[in-house]
Amino acid sequence: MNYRRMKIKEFLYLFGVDAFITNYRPNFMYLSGFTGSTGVLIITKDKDYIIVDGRYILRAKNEVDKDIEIIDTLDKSSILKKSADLLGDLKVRKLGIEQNNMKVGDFLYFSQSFEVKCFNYLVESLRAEKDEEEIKKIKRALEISEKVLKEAEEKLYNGIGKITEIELANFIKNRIIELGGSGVAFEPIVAFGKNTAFPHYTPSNVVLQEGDFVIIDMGAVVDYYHSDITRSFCVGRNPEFEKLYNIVLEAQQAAIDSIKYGVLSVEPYNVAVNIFEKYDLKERFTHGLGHGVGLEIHEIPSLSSGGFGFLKVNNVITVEPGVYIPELGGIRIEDMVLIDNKSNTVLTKYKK
Ligand SMILES: [Mn+2]
Repeated sequence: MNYRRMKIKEFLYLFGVDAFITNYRPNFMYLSGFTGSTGVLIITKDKDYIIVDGRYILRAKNEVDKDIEIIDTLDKSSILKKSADLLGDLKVRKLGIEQNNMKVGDFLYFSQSFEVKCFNYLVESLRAEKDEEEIKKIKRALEISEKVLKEAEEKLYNGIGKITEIELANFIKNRIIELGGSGVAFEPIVAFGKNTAFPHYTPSNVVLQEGDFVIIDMGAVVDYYHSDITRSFCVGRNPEFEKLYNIVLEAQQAAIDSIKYGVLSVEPYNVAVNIFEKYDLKERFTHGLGHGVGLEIHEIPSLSSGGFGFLKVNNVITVEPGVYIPELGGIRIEDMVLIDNKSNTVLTKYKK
């Protein structure tokens, strides 16, 4: 029996629910092995089922755990009906759905025929605690990211007056694929000069200038697992850069030092805020401290003011404090951290 689905079945017993349904790709992938874009996974106390359309029947046969019955439909549009029919045949009365994932239309459809019990972040809370294989994939994705970032950094020093943000972003995307990544974890953020003051910037045709602040935030995907790294650079001399850089680094180190299992996920965020407060920069730290990373680039736990719950062993999270000063620039430093049964290991090796 698949351990992950066993956990879901326990929740079915605990909440008196007959079946759990997910059509959210990262979650059915995690629970069944099926990597196709569309599918419906149904978990009951006994048997489990996956409903896929004609495009994916062979793929499902290759990938899906052998104890899951594959049910096919000819076309995508009949997947929901086929799922509801199956649930009816199985005499399901109470159906567990994913409040945080299911589309309103799907919800309305299922709630016509079944009593619905909403679960919130149920599969995500399992996904937050990575196993050995998952950690290996994340490490491989991070290794590729770090190699590409190194090359991108070198291009900066030869690119003054020449290279644009978009050119560097495209270079990053291409190199990730060339080095064995299956894709980018997200569109790379490459910002030069004052543009670094926008935390989530979109690259433009701006050309790199001597003395510019630079932010590169990027990640690769390997076997569906993501990585995430940010470094800030300065090409040439800029005394303001060094001063701010060291403050962000201090905030990051203090936050990392506070990370261990059993700590509230908001705690490392508060530690970073306190450091920025010391330098009167609290208002300039305008985003969360970090997030879980895995089958998605942003997962729970959220290390932010809105984060809930506790940090746990085998969480893989980012720690990415930043300060942003309009008309001057911004600095962000982001590492990936694995929580272990003592404290944590910083997975990112890139120099800071
Ligand atoms: Mn990040």
